[in-house]
Amino acid sequence: MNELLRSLGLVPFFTQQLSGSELQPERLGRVMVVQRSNIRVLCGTGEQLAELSPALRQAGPAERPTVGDWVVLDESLHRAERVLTRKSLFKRVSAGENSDLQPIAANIDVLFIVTSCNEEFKESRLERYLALCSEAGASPVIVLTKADLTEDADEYVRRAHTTQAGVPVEVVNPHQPDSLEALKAWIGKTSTVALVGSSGVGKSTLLNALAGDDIAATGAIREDDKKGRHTTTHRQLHILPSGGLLIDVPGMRELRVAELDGSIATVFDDIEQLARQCRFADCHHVQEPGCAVLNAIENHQLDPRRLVNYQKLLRENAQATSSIAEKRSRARDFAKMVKHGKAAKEQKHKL
Ligand SMILES: Nc1nc2c(ncn2[C@@H]2O[C@H](COP(=O)(O)OP(=O)(O)O)[C@@H](O)[C@H]2O)c(=O)[nH]1
Ligand SMILES: [Mg+2]
Ligand SMILES: [Zn+2]
Repeated sequence: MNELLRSLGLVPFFTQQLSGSELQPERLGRVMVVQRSNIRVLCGTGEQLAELSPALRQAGPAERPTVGDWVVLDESLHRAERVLTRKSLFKRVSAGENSDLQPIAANIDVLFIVTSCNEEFKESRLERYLALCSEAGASPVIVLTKADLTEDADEYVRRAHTTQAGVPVEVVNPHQPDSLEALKAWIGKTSTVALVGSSGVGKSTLLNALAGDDIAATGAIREDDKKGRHTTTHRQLHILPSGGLLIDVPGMRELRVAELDGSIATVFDDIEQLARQCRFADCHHVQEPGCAVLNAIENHQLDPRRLVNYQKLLRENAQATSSIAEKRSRARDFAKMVKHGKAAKEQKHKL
C-alpha cells in the first residue's frame, strides 16, 4: 500500500473493507477537517476537497464522515462515497433539546484527557471523560498541564490516579521540554491521538509543542486581538513531523453521556466490586444495612464524591439513552408512515 496512506494510519482493518477498484491511493483518504458542506481529505496522492454523496448527506450524524474517518471517493475524486467502518469513535450527546449522538473523532488509538494543575482540575470531569473514552474504544492517558503553576504537581498526579484503576498519568511542564518525551512515546509513529479537555487547559499549546511549530492558535493570541478569531474553533487532524497524528478537539462546554453500556462500570470498577459484597443484591448504597460501599466510605477507602458521581452518571446515562431511543423510534414510525402513504397513493393511481 501507498506510503503516505500507511503513515496516516491505514492498517489491514481498513484495507480489508475495500473492493478491487477502491484500492487506489487517489480514491482513499483520511478526513482532516469537516466543513459545512465539504470535507478535506488527505488521500494517497495528496489533499482533496470533496463533497458528500447524496446518501451521506441524508445519513444520520453518526453515519456522516467525521474527523479521522477513512473515506472512499468516487471516480471523479470530488465526492465522498462511503465511510469505512470505524475502529473507534469518540462521541457525545449534542447540546440542546434535540439530543442526539454527535461523533467527535474517529479511529483514534489514544485519547489524551488534558487537565491543568489548578482549580480547573476536577476528578468528576475526568471520570466522565474516562467513561466516554472507554466507550469509544480508545486508550486513555490523563495529561496534566501547567505544572509550572503549582508547588505540588505530585498531589495532582495522585488525585488523577484515583479516577480509574491503572490509568496512565503524564505531566508536562513548559520549563522542562523533555517532559514531552513521554507524550511522544504514546503518539508513536502512526497512531492517532485526540486531545480533549476544557477550554484553556493548554491543548493547542501542547499540539504546537509536539509539532514543533505554531500550527494551532492558542488562547494567548485571543487576548491580543480580543476576537477569538485565532483560537481553535474546529476539529482538525494534524500530522506531526515525527510521525503520528493529533486531533485537537476544541473545549466542549457540555459533555453529556448516553449509550455508555458497560463503560461506567469499567471506570468505577472499584465500586462495582464493592457492590458485589453488599448484603442485598439490589442495594442502592444509600442507607441499607450491610452495604459494603458505604462501609468503604466510612473507612476512608472510598471518596464519597466518587460514589455520588458514579450514581449521577448512571442516572444521566439512563435518561439520555432512553430519550435517544424514543427519538429514533419516532423517526422510524414517521418513515413507515411516509412509505405507507406513498404506497396508498400509488395504489389509488393504479385503480
Ligand atoms: N503557565 C502555563 N501556561 C500554559 C501552559 N499551557 C498552556 N498555557 C496557557 O494557557 C492558555 C490557554 O492555552 P491553549 O493552548 O489555548 O488552551 P486550549 O483552549 O486547551 O487549546 C494560553 O495562554 C497558554 O499560553 C502551561 O503548561 N503553563
Ligand atoms: Mg485550543
Ligand atoms: Zn450497597
